[in-house]
Amino acid sequence: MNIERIDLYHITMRLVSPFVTSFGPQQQRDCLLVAIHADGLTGWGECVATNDPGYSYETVGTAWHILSDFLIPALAGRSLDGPEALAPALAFVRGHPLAKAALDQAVWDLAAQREGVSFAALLARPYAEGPRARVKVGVSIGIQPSIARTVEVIGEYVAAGYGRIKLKIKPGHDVALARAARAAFPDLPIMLDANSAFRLEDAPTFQAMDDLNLLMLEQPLGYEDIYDHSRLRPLIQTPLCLDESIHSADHARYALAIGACDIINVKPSRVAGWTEARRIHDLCRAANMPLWVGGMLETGVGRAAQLALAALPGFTLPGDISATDRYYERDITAPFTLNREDSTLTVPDGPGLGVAIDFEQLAAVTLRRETFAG
Ligand code: OSB
Ligand code: MG
Repeated sequence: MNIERIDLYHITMRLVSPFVTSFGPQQQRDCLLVAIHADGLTGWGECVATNDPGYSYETVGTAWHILSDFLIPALAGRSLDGPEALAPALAFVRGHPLAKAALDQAVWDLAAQREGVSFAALLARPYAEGPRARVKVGVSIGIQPSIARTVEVIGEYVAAGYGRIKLKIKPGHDVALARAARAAFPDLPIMLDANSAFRLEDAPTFQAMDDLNLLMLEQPLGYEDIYDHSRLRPLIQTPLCLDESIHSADHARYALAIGACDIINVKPSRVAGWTEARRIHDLCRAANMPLWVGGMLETGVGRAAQLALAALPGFTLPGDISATDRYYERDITAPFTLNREDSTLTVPDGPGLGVAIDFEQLAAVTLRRETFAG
């Protein structure tokens, strides 16, 4: 593909309700979008870096800098053989996976459009199964003002059709919360996400939840740790899942080698894109390690690409890929809605991402836009 021009957008969207995690509340979601123009087509990608360096060291500001000063100049005006050629072309920049992943998503979108197939079909091409038409999804519930309110919110999402619930926890907001949720919903698949807020010494907190039949405990320890998770794992009954710690297929390999987890949450953005995410898929599938696709409150642009990944055969657990109306009143694409009968989202089957940009809404939420030609 001959990359003629790349547009970079900074957009800001108000969340329907604040999303609170162990690193604080978020009411406004800013992100970047890239539009890569090549051979008469346009591929779109979403950079999920947030305003604050909480989940990752990357922010909207660092991503704008790295994209506009380094990554985009390396691509604009160049030709690229295909999605797999992108990472080598960007390897001169260390780290910054969220910035790189936006370009990776757009290049996959372009490659799929060029072939007239869906992103999911192109990504699933190596596998006999082909992509799933629908993928199982759950919902990630931020920290609420009280346990009673959390139980109410769970009830609202269950009534809306969600078949798996994830609760954010932090020290002091853990065992009692999980116990109340389990008591109110004895058979519901419930999991917890600590976003690295605990230490190995907190093992007794997790042991106190051993009897709750939780689906999994996500990223309790350090955001770069793999080793201490391998020490925590044999001490608890709840399956252990890694999110923040897995930045690459190599990290997944280390985690498998030392038994650091039972499950991996694959966020394509966190691992610099879909090519690397698929490597993790292949590695974990061969090792029988279950996977699911994580979320970062994506717009419909990012959501479509998450669905393409979740359609691969190794993604056997429900992902954090909720219907978009739970985040935004009006998205920049047509909304994704929940199939209530089986707690799934339908994987787009049109060419590329398979979503149309609502340019009127995009203009309304754009704070800054720049175009880079080769
Ligand atoms: O840890 O999975 C996480 C959102 C922002 C940052 C980190 C995480 C999350 C979520 C939300 O849990 C998932 C979603 O609904 O997109
Ligand atoms: Mg997480």
